[in-house]
Amino acid sequence: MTFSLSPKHDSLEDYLADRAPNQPEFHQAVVEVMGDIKPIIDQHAAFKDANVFARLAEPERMISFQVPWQTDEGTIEVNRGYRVQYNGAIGPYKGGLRFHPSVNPSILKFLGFEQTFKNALTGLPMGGGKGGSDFNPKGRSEAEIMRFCSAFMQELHRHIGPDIDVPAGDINVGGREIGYLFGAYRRITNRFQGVLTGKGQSFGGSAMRTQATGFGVIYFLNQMLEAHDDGVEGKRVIISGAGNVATYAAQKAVELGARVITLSDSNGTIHDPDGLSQDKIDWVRSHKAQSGASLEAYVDAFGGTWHSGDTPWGVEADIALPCATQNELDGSAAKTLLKNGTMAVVEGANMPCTADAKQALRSADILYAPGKAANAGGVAVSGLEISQNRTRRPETADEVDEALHQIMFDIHSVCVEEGTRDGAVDYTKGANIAGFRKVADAIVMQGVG
Ligand code: NDP
Ligand code: 2IT
Repeated sequence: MTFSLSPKHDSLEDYLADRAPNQPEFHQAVVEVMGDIKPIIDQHAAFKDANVFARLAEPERMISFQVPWQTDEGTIEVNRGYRVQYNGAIGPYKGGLRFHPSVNPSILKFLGFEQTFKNALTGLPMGGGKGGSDFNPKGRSEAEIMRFCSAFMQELHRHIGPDIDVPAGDINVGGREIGYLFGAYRRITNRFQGVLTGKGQSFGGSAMRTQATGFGVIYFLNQMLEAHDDGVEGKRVIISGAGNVATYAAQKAVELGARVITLSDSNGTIHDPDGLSQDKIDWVRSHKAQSGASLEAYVDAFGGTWHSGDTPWGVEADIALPCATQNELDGSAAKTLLKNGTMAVVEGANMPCTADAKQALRSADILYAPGKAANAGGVAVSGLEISQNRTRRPETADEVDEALHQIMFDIHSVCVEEGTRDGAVDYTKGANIAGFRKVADAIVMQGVG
């Protein structure tokens, strides 16, 4: 039997192995989404005729470049930089930059693919993109990070622009790096324009971009719980990661009365049964801002226990929020969560669940939200930053927070609308279908050259 969307291939896996060999993360993301959208493609001749499937199963453009930069000792290092302009049907490419030694074409293509659907869900006119470098900032000085950002922009500036592609941050790229990247862009081009988001507020940044992803995760979680006449107050929450998404999700959850009992980093997990407080979260942020600092020092500062090399998923809780990285929660961790009676799993990170874990969580009788819906608050506020840069009229934090609430509410509603089956909501299906419909319609309407 041949795979109906490609007569030359027996299955989607064969198709991807042929078109994108050795890219497991990319295959994982495409296979998941295709499972939900294939019936929609089958029902719409226009989607089939326009070969929408093949056009979404690879990026429109993928740029790879050399980044030579100078260390403090004066030696020259060479890293690889990338920008994946995944799909621009509904707006300029938009998505973060990641600096991490694991960065490769498979990871950036999966992130660009996911971003395309996520951005469509925000309701704002943004296509999907992603980029970054295999540069490892751990152990590097501030001056080295600045020189690396500058060297990276020496090439990236040719490919971006407010109407072309607007990058932002992701793992290891926060406000500091966006500042250096923006400065380099301005020096190279002599243009002050909204070409990056996540900027400092004094040069066009949105009042709430730093908080937006983590806060948005909790607003989404709240919507899911409210649909069951419940809320986050009093719930025990386990969170992975100790970066931007994790700490702002923790902050909002604590503010709403939840007890957050774990955070983690690439070294291990802290378990603090008393729960995090604003002071403890502030300490984590300033501690992790030091290059290469391990979370282990938390235990000396505040007590609790340190679990070297472990993830948080073995700690009993009501709610689990994976907020670190892809494939950080596997099938056996998903089983443990279900055995421990976890009622909700909400993804702050992009594709944090392996395919096995995802399958287990989707088929269980719990609330489970995919990253492309739950973590869309970050890119949504990036979209508001783009508008603010166009009009040159800053919005207040309250205005942005209100807009973020509304966007997360709307994403939740559309997931419910498209994902309800036998009275239960499959948020993954809802998000995949709603994001796909919007992008696919735009692809069809724009024809081909
Ligand atoms: P940060 O760099 O601020 O934090 C990342 C955290 O995850 C750190 O605690 C880091 O630990 C940990 N981590 C990173 N890689 C690994 C790994 N391979 N194994 C274990 N832990 C790891 O990144 P963000 O908080 O911005 O991003 C976290 C996730 O959220 C990513 O999946 C990102 O794509 C996603 N996301 C981010 C958005 C944003 O606005 N920033 C928006 C939407 C999604 P350590 O410090 O030890 O390296
Ligand atoms: O994964 C993501 O949505 C991001 N890293 C944020 C992208 C953005 O352009 O704000």
